[in-house]
Amino acid sequence: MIGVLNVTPDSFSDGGLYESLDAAVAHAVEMREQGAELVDIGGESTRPGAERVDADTEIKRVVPVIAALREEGVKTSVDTTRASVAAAALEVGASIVNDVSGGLADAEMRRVVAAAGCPYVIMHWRGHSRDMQTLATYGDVVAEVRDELAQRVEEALAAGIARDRIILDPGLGFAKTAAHNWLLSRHLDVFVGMGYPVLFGASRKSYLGALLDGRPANERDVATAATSVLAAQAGVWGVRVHDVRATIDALKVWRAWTR
Ligand code: PMM
Repeated sequence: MIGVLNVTPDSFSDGGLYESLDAAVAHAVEMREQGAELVDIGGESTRPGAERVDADTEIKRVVPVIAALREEGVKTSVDTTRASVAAAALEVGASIVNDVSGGLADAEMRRVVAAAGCPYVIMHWRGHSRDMQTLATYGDVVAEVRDELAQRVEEALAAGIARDRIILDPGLGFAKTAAHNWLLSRHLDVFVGMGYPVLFGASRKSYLGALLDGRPANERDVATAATSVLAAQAGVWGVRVHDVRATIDALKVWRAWTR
């Protein structure tokens, strides 16, 4: 269970909420207390259409939070596509690199991760946020996402990243329409079957808002918790969510039900 903490002014659901260091740290500690095993810290919004920020800005946003959370004993991952940001985050105590580009955005990234020997989340991605939805064209979305992830895995292994450090993520909403997201969700077994832990990130995404007749992002947590249960049932390793408590409750029900 991974809690989401975006230290950005413009992320789609929690943008602007945790810009001060104290607010960010307090929210991460709260998520840990609610049951998050890891808090994923992002300093660049990846919502569709978002403009990029420079690496220095990203580092200035995430590094103080990760450093402070190390002091609090909260395990963190860094959500970045940049090698320089990943290196700075690992330096101050991040445990995992969550690269939504799966290594495609920055040629240095795989080298940084290989040298650190840390777990590496490879998400399916086709391009940066500004125009990624124009890349949402597939014949067979499940097969293409699987094959593109397999290609990213080969590249990671070739760069010296150990097989047992790799985590895969189908990347819901990244160059995907709502229909693509539902198909990928229904066929999570295909990704689990690739032999790596799978991370699933549906939390508050716009396709859930569309399902709920346009409900805003902060009112999609019950729907998100439902996806967490279904993803757990499908065998995923982890879910990445904003409302940790809702998913923890839902997973408690699932565990009691299936035990
Ligand atoms: N989604 C967002 C950001 N980072 N990382 C992974 N591994 N998987 C995701 O689905 C994912 C991600 C979308 O933005 P958010 O931080 O506002 O949820």
